[in-house]
Amino acid sequence: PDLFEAPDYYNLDELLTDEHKLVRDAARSWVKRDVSPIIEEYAQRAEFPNQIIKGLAEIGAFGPYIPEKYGGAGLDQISYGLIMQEIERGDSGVRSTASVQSSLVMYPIWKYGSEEQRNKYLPKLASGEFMGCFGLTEPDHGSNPGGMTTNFKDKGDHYLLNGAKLWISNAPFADIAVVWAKNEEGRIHGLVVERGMEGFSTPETHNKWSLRASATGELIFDNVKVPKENLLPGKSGLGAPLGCLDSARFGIAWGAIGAAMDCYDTALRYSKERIQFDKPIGGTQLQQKKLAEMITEITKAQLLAWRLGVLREEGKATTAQISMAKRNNVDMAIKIAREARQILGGMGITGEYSIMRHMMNLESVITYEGTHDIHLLITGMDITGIAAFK
Ligand code: TGC
Ligand code: FAD
Repeated sequence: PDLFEAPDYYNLDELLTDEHKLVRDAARSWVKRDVSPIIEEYAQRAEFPNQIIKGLAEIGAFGPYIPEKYGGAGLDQISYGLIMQEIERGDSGVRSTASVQSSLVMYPIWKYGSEEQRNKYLPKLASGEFMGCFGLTEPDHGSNPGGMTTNFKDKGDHYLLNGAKLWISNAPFADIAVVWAKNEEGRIHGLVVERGMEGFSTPETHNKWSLRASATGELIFDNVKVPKENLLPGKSGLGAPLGCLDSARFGIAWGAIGAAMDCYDTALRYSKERIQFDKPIGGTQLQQKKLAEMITEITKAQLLAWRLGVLREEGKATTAQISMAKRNNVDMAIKIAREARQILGGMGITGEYSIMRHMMNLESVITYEGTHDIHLLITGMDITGIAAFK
């Protein structure tokens, strides 16, 4: 890992500001020092490394673009993307923790919360004192969250929340959960549910072969009394959680490039060192084809992400544009992980190298935040005007 240098085949650094490079390099050094050396062990043990929370906060990974007055890093969208890229170079599960905290917990509180809610939660989430999770998916409603059955009733001085969420990143240790539920009229609202509220539990989901260093769990609400001031007042309807997904998917489009870079870099170095038939395997046409295609795809993904970053910073990126980048870049990364694994031969299946871990992690990344299929259907809807998923 010490030798890692991000491939930059098209001199894309020239498109970045000094601040972008500073932010990226700080994240990169931290990942090299504090994540890469320990992450394999935690993944093997299926445990989230709690000790990295402080470091994640210090590199600005919790709320990179949230204003400084709320404790955020006050950076732009490309900086956010670059931080996600560097974290995912280490591990997609660690990036998941940062994505959820920033885009799925801090973002809705910042965008849809009251000033009191912002002041109460955002600084603690930015510093890592509070960790959050985001409950949208349910056992019977994954790709179709609009069908959710989790609901709350107005009981005068509080709301009574019932239902269950499944596949929730950070749930087992989260202090707060941003939960999406329907009111008596069937309208979706966001509620902040706090650990310790009676009837609220977060059992962990075990036996994952993917994102093993990220804790995943359920959220169960059994007549939970939620104070009325915990409802996010600024926006309701499915568009509210979908707006958060826009931000998280943007970060994932960048993050996946990090995983791909790490696989490419590892495979390239191995191919130059591994001798078979008296010459480096990197000198064979078959392995060069794999490596040349990898760098081509990484470069295309970098350009897509950079342009999306500019559009998002200008407030012009559409949901469909974000879908295209999330879908393309995660698919690019998973294909590179599979090819890179083969370049390492038998060594590729061991935890001595990061590739197999990336490959397994990316199986979740290609499914969460909208599956590969759903993003294709979003593009299809955008260009034809006809929703094929309905
Ligand atoms: P549809 O009828 O298209 O839209 C419903 C309402 O929402 C509005 N809207 C948006 N508003 C803001 N931002 C967006 N991006 C929006 N997209 C749509 C829309 O205008 C409409 O408003 P209104 O006022 O007319 O009601 O909704 P649909 O039910 O047909 O669904 C569309 C579909 C399938 C694309 C959507 O449901 C979808 O994206 N499904 C995928 C679900 C998903 O991505 N789940 C992710 C869960 S979170 C997660 O995975 C975290 S992993 C995190 C980690 O560890 O990193
Ligand atoms: P389904 O929706 O049942 O889909 C199954 C298959 O059917 C997929 O291949 C899908 O593409 C396909 N399909 C579905 N609908 C259509 C259609 N109309 N046309 C064609 N094909 C279709 N959710 C959260 O809310 N918060 C989290 O923090 C979170 N973290 C996660 C962490 C992990 C590790 C994982 C695996 C998931 C996480 N999720 C989270 C849930 C994730 O968003 C869902 O898994 C995802 O949206 C897909 O839902 P599903 O698993 O129910 O699959």
